[in-house]
Parts: sequence; C-alpha cells; structure tokens
Amino acid sequence: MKIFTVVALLLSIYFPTESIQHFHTTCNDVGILEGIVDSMKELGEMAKQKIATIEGPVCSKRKGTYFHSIPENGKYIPSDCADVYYKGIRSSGIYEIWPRFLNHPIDVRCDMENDNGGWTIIQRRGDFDEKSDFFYQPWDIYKTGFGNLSKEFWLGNEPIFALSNQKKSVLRIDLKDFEGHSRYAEYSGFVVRSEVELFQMTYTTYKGDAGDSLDHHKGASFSTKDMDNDNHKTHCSQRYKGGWWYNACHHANLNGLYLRGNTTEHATGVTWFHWKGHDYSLKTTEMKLRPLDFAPDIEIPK
Ligand SMILES: [Ca+2]
Repeated sequence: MKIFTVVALLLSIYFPTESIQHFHTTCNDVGILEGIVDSMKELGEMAKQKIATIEGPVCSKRKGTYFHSIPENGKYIPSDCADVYYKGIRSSGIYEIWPRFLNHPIDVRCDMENDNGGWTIIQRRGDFDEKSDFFYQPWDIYKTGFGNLSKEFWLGNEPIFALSNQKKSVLRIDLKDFEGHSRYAEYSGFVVRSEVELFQMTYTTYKGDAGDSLDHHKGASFSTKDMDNDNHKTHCSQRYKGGWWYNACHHANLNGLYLRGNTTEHATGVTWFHWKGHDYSLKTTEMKLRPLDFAPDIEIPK
C-alpha cells in the first residue's frame, strides 16, 4: 500500500465530509484536534506495523462493496462479520476475523439473522447466571474485552475502535424485556475514537422504535470505575456501576447491573430510558456493527 494511500485513508477516517465543522470551530476545539492528530499518529504506526506483517491486502470491488481480508498461511481471514457473510456463511455463531487496525485476529460472535445479518456483535447481555456486577470492570479490562462469546461479553474498546474505523459503520442495538417485547435502535456513522481520545463515541443519525437514548451520550468519552471521563461532578461509572460513554450521567446504561426487570435501585440496572425508564433492567441486549454499505445480495466467489 503506497504511503499516500495510507494518508488518504487516515484523512478519510478523521475528516469525513460530515465533520467539516472541525474547520469552523473555536479555540475550545483545539484540544479535540490535537487528540485527532495524536490518533492519526497512532493509526499511522498501526498501519506501518500491519503493512510489515502482510504481503498485501486483498481487495476486490463488486457492486460498490469492498471485500477486505488478510492472507495468512494461504487462508483469508475476513475483516468483520459482513465479510464472513460475503463468503456464503448464513449461520449466527462464533467466527475468526481480523480487523484492519488490529495486529492479530480475534474471535467474534456474528448475527446473521437480524435485518439480513452481517453484524459483528460488540456487546451482549442476557440471563446467563453471571454475577449481576459482571460488567463493573476497570479501564484495562474494558479496553481488551471480557466475558464469554457464548454468554455475556464486551468485545473490547480497542476492537470496537478498529471495527468502527475500518469502514463507515452502523450500530444496531437489539433490546428485549422480561415480558417478551423487543425494540431496536440503529445509529449510522457510528465511530469510536482511539484510547488517546478516551474511546470517545459519536454517530450521525438514529432510527428505530426503542427511542434515542444514546443521544445524551453522543460525543462522550468512555468511563470506567477507575477512570472518570464524564461530564458530571460525581463519578458516573461508580454511581451507575458500569463502563459506558457517560455524560452527565445517562439515558442508557447497557453495561450496568443485571437486575432482572423492575427494580428499586435507581438507574443502576441494564436500562434504556426512552423505552422502559431508569428503573427497569432489561433481559437481553445486543450491540452490533455492520458496514454502512452492506449489500446482502453479494457473495464473493470461493
Ligand atoms: Ca465526573
């Protein structure tokens, strides 16, 4: 990959057209821009390491959709669950992928059912007999990920950073209560910045029937019980018992305590305010990513 291609890639990641507003900002945004520059340096280093470890990325364009994979010992590892789908696999389950900005492959759970599939699941909660505070973890654990892909898990802020930056992405959130009802929320343009920028999260548009409880968290940094990056004088993560993009403090707390339905513990449960309020802890949640240009009719020849 030529160096100007890498530069163009990095520029397209950090200066997409909808972010032109960066150029019209005030002095207060200088810090943000400095963070972006630091992230570009970090991504540049990652790109150099990646270039050094592979013979060359495989990239074919079919009907406007790119298929990226990395050759290793003669086999091609998909870069996400959309690539797994393009290989002809239509069953939900655990598969190996290699996101472009990670230096190693990882196992992930793919959702091949909801809205045509192709989703890489980044968070999963459910009734799996884990401790209720299983998601009350420190920064470094949230960074690399934890849990069991067959039960509850957080994929990790670094893999989420890598996945959300390699292609323009959609985040889908599927929610279920204990009475058999389901809701969903979808966020296009979802992106999580690097650790230098405290895994800050943003997106462009919402759609769905769950209500937009992520709106309060748009642009927020990630916080954990040992890292207060929120916008409230208290420590939101310690108050609400999760790792999350707390602002001041939350309308969604999907990594909170597993409290099973109605609870008197205010806002510490697995909550989505615009559907069930602050005092109802959901039964299952899944957060999943898919490329914005996912095209379910495409299959890459084997
Ligand atoms: Ca605080």
